[in-house]
Amino acid sequence: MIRAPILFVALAVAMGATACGGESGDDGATTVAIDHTGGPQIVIEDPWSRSTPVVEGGTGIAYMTFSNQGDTADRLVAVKTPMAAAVELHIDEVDANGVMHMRMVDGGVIDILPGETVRLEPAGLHIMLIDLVEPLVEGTSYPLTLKFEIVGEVTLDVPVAYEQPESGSVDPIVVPET
Ligand SMILES: [Cu+2]
Repeated sequence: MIRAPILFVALAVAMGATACGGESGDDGATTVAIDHTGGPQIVIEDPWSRSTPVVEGGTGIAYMTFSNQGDTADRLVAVKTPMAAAVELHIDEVDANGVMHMRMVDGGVIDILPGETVRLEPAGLHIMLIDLVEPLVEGTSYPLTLKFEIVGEVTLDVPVAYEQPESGSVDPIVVPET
């Protein structure tokens, strides 16, 4: 709820700039009819992919962290990139024999509840890039478009590295922006 006053100010300025919408009361204060509190706000941090062998049609994996600083749940429903023919949301799980398997997440979506942080990391949740158009080369980056049910689409630049980059080496992305 801390961001509510900031949103209010931003809105008032925007409406003033278009010279409409805002209504001045007797005390001169601008009132805004729209309530922008209550939605989700997704913060995306530390995206990266491990570099892949130079083979045709291989697979790649993208990791990152999502947190929801808003008041409402949202969910990651789809991912796409020009780098791969298909993208799936996967989770690694250890079976009764101690063998690691990966499978698609239940429902094909990743829920991000208010106040919750969801980490996509090795041996856990991940974004699977299937049938790569070209290998993921260390030191490069590629565009990845995430589609959330409520806050919509956002495209980020995913760095490719051999080891997981230090946290915070990429600026966080906030959707919607405040
Ligand atoms: Cu996978």
